[in-house]
Amino acid sequence: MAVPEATVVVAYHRIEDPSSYNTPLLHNCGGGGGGGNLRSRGRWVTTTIALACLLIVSVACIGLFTFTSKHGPATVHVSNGAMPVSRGRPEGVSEKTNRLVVGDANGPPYPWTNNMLTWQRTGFHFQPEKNWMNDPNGPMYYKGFYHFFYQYNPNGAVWGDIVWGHAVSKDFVHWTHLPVALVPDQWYDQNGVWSGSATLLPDGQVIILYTGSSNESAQLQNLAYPANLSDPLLVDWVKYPGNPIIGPPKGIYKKDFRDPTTAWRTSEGKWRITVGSKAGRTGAAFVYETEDFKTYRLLPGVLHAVPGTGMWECVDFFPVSINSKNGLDTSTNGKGVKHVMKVSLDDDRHDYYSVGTYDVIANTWTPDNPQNDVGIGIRYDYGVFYASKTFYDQKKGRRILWGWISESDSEKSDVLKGWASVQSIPRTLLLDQKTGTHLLQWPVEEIESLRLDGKDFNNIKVEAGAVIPLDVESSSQADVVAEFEVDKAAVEAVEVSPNEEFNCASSGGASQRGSLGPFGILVLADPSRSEQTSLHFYISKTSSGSLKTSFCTDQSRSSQASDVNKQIYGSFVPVLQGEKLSMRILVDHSIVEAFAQGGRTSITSRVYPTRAIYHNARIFLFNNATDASVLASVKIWPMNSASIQASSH
Ligand code: DQQ
Repeated sequence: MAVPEATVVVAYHRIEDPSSYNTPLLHNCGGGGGGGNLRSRGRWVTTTIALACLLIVSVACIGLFTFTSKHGPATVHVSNGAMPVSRGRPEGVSEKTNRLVVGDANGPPYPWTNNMLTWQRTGFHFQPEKNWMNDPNGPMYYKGFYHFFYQYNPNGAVWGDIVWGHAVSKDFVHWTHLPVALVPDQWYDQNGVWSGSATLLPDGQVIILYTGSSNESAQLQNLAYPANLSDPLLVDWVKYPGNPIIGPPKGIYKKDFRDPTTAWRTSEGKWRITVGSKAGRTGAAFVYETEDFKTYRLLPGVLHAVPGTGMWECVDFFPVSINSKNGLDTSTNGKGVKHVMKVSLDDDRHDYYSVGTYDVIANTWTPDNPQNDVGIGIRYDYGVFYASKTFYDQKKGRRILWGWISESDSEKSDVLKGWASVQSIPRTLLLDQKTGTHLLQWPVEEIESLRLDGKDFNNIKVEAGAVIPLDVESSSQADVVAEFEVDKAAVEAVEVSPNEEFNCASSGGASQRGSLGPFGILVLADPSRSEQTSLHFYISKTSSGSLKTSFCTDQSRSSQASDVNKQIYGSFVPVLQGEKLSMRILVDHSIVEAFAQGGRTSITSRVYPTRAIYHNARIFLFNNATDASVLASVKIWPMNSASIQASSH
């Protein structure tokens, strides 16, 4: 492809006052929560100010009414007492604030100290030096460097003013930050340079396709490419002068069309991409074909659609091998290949995938099992993990998954910290050839280079009801692997519980005792366990006598603070004949990434302890089953910190 000359992207000059992010906004249209909130806070407010406020609210309401009558029901962007300001939704993307904070996010916050907040920053996860980050964008391996781009707000610790941050690494562990790569400097991306993907072409060209939110908040797809292909750092980027290259298809609302994928090549030598959307409540992925990345043809039909799933963000579409342990390049197709589709559901902010078959002629992808269809079946992660993206690492022949891990504390705390969000440890992704339905996610092997001297705890019998401290100092940064064997006689003797529908989220967490669980590990626990975060298994016996295993986390006692999310979550995990129960946990200050059964099920949590920090962050084994002891073997490595350097550019 010959990409035409164009202007090199110039620096982006902000004109807004960044302090405006901290300005409390008056949001509600009349009465309700907003009125109450205003009243309780401001008995001292003078009549004049009250009248002025009323006027502002009325004008806002008229504006909202006009918007509503034009576009149907308006999205909620209110702060009604317990809820923080809504970010993202009014602009036409998924919610970018944590709406699940327990307690009153606008009330008196927990008295966080600098010491506590400083502890929350991670030691070996990817983070910008400061400010807000969200989706991973355009990951690729180029001339000896892993490139990582990300949605970034250079002006504050909340979502807004989105540009593409950029960093490089030789090993996925140590990173160097580079200048931002793409900034909103054109009418078609004035409102933000949103998510997109990179494609490496066989002739050495590098293509980035991204969504621009235009001056009118229309979601338009755009092309960018490196200014200098001989620069391995790819510091300067050029926007194609013919942008935008694709607009929303007929009948699709302008704010429902975004996040182009990496392109794949068909046997005819043409390139295809897919872009997520929705029609009514049906999530859908449109496919475009191109030969030169400048002109595109919308193919008839859709790659796939699922009623009731709402807007599909950050669609990902890639092949996996059914018989080898290698990842596949995105264009690979044919015998021995299945295709995975992943969608990020705008409505619930979870990433769902499904394994299926791609018919390139019919331009359709069909899930192997409709019950596991995208948006209704299996998730990459049962905790906090969103807007993920994979790429093929041609250096090591593997597919790598990145996911955005948002905060689950209050926005006020994020502003105090001066940063928000981390990225998952990149995960190697393979089809689980044993189940055929699941993918196996595993932290890239390079991360093991940070392991310091490990300590083994072998064959420890954990009796029913026991909690056993593991003698390791300070586990704020740790890699933990554990295996559990449940007493077989007890399993056989346990009564079938035909009506027991165990569910991590609603069945009571780590303190709720059942015959065969919960048992597992407590991390980020202080010596007296006034704070603790559990990762545990729970086994239930079904009416057929078979065992069903769940892998869960319980954050309900993770922090003394009231203004953080403390949900309990998890999912069933397939455990096959002859397999021991196993888990791996990466603890890195406020993020805990956990993988069960070799990565068949994973759970990522954000936790914000107030006491279980620094040298008080300990690890325990526990068994809260009533009828069975478990034999546990655990290895714990303290983890070194990664070096994350500022750019010299
Ligand atoms: N984030 C981007 C969008 C995408 C969303 C905006 C997902 O392109 O749909 O920051 O988090």
